Amino acid sequence: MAEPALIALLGGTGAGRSSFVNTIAGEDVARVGHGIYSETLEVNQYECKLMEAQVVRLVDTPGLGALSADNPDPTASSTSFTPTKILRKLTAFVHTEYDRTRTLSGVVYLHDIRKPNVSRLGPRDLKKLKELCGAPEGTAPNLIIVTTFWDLLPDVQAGLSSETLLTRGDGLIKQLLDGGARLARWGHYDPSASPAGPEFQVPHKVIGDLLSRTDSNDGSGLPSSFADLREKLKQQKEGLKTEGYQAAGDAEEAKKKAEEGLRNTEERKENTQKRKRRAESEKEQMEEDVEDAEKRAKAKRKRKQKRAEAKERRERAEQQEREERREREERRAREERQERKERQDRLDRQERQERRERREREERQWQQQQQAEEDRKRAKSAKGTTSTTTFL
Ligand SMILES: Nc1nc2c(ncn2[C@@H]2O[C@H](COP(=O)(O)OP(=O)(O)OP(=O)(O)O)[C@@H](O)[C@H]2O)c(=O)[nH]1
Ligand SMILES: [Mg+2]
Repeated sequence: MAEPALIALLGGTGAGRSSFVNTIAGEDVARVGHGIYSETLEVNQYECKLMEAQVVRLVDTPGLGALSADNPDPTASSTSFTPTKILRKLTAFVHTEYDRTRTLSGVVYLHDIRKPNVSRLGPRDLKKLKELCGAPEGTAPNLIIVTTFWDLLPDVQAGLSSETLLTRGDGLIKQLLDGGARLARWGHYDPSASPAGPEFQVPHKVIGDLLSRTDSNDGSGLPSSFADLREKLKQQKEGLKTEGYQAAGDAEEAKKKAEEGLRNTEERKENTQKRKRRAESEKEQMEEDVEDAEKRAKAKRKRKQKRAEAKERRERAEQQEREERREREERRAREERQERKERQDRLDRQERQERRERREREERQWQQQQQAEEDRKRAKSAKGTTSTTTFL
């Protein structure tokens, strides 16, 4: 016989995962929370019968961001359940309870409609979730988001406004919807008061819907209304009661109980071993995550170093350019000074030359004047001598 389908329930603290399981099981198999602290702190699976004798295993998980009552410090992120921690726990559970090839048939993400949705999955968490769901590359995991606590809202309209905010915001819900998830609504309604509309789905229908995406089950035969669900659960309980009475009358009861005790002891032993294996698998995953983180940190350091080197090269080049520019400017200034000096020297020489020439010209003129004067005097005296001779 084929193994029952495996469906994981994820969501924030107190979103209603355990109640969801109990509703499908028809009895309180999972402990539900009553305070602000998370009731579910470990991954547990519950085998439940869907209506048409179909069996599913629901895997209940601790709440995202959950803190235990023993460790109530909301600032201590190491003690709260981040999406990475939840997925690590879930993966360890599936790997040890089954094997590494086992995948989930689907995931139900529950969210209290009255709360904002702030957490997001990082790329690695998203990858892990897809792997866990066996979603091939490029496809979305089989996922339904169920918003809960609609029954505690003043009216449906208030829920619709919150739903709009959640589906348009940038939290996990928007992220999952973008990845192909579908939306459903749920609340602990009195059967007669459940709002109409296909979005309001009882848990059986939600699971049937998920399964219809993974196998030939089209979800028919599943109760679509609370009244239908209550009737079928009643029938189921009646059947179990009758069986119980018959068994009580059996003379083999005592023997069976002894055998059961033995089985329980063995089961407990097996459970302890399973827990140990799970813890080892979680440790293994954590080591892989640490190794990955170290690789990423190393790559980041390398990138940072490269950037620093490039910056240093750039600064050196700029410094060199500045120095070259300064040298060029100094040389130009020197050359200009030199040119000015040479021009000045030339002007000085020219001026001196002109002065000398002027002086020489003036000297020559003066000599010529002197000469002319002398000539005049000589001519005068020669003329005087001649007239004296004539007189005598
Ligand atoms: N009125 C109402 N109560 C709900 C609904 N869903 C859950 N509850 C109640 O909310 C409380 C917490 O529900 P749980 O099912 O324990 O929630 P959980 O997600 O398993 O929470 P933890 O495991 O503690 O993180 C319980 O008292 C539930 O009865 C809902 O849709 N409407
Ligand atoms: Mg719970």
